[in-house]
Amino acid sequence: MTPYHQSTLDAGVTDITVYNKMVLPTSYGDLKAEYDRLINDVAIWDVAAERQVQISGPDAAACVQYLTTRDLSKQKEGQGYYVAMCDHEGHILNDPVLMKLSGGRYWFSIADNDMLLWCKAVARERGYDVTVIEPDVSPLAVQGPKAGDLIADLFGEHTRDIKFFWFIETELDGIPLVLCRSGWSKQGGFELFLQDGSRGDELWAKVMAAGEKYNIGPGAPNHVERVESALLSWGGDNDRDSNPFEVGMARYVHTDIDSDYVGKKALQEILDNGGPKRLLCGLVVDSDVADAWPLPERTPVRVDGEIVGMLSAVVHSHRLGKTIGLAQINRELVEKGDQVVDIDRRKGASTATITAIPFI
Ligand code: THG
Repeated sequence: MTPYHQSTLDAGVTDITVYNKMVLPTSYGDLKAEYDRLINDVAIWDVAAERQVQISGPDAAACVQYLTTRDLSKQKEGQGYYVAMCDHEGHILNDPVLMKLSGGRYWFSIADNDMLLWCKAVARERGYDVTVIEPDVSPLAVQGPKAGDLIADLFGEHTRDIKFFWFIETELDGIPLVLCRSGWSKQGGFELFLQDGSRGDELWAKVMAAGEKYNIGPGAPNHVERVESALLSWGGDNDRDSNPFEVGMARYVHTDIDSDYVGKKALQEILDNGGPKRLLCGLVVDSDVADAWPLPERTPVRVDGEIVGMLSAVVHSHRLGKTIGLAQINRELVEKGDQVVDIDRRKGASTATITAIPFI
């Protein structure tokens, strides 16, 4: 359960999934209306399943750098960074948002994997003087073009100056929270990191009341919008053996920094040996019925019968009027551009064209 569970039931949640071993609502029964609300107005999402791993203590900065492939030397207090965490072979274990809080604390806001265990083990084995815990923190996302107005009404005009991925530690009528300009959509918005799990329904009610004039409604991380925007779904778009270069995260891998980190040597070797073998890319699919696709299982992508990659998501984009997908495909094909490939379907095959991402 999440602190917003009762509110999501009252709002008529119809579909859920399990993410990070927690409930994650996925629909309130009308996916098209939920999509339109995200694109045109504002939506409220229970994303408490985006759990936090908190690292604090004298060695917190060193420990967090050791767990991350991105150069953190310029990260400021109050700033979030999108980062990759890898294992010793350079396989990506997670793609969290890393927040640098006051008092030398850090939060990894994690995707669907047991990073608390990993962080605890690495920290202890390396002898860092840190405390690694899961804090009482539950994100609530407010996403869409009117989210900024809603948040300004609730928290004040100064919130309009918060830059992307920056945050403030604040409160709402005594409810402690961290307000961050972030969220798993490209429609703009905030995440409210509630710091008192007993007050979720209260927070939900306050946001709903303030959002009424902006046509707010309940929603969930939107699969169509995230494919259009090419936001990575860790565990969906990658294999267990994918490295960050292969999932579009090359710009968050810094092998030239002085600090060591888990996977650094392996990632350098990948670069020294010519770089990644596969790349995440888009597919424009020559078939109109996304529902007919056998997903969420990954679907082979072929050329002349040979498997050249895996399709991990396919949706109908209302805005583009096309069926589009995300796939990890052999690099030489992606770099040639505009290559036509075949995709297996339950009934027969369909062709598709490799394209750049994001789509929108
Ligand atoms: N917010 C928070 N926690 C999260 C997510 C989130 N944990 C799980 C999951 N989402 C982690 N994965 C992502 C993936 C993409 C982004 C954030 C978290 C994202 N990416 C932008 C992009 O790719 O364009 C911005 C990246 C950048 O700074 O360059 O926002 O959504 N709390």
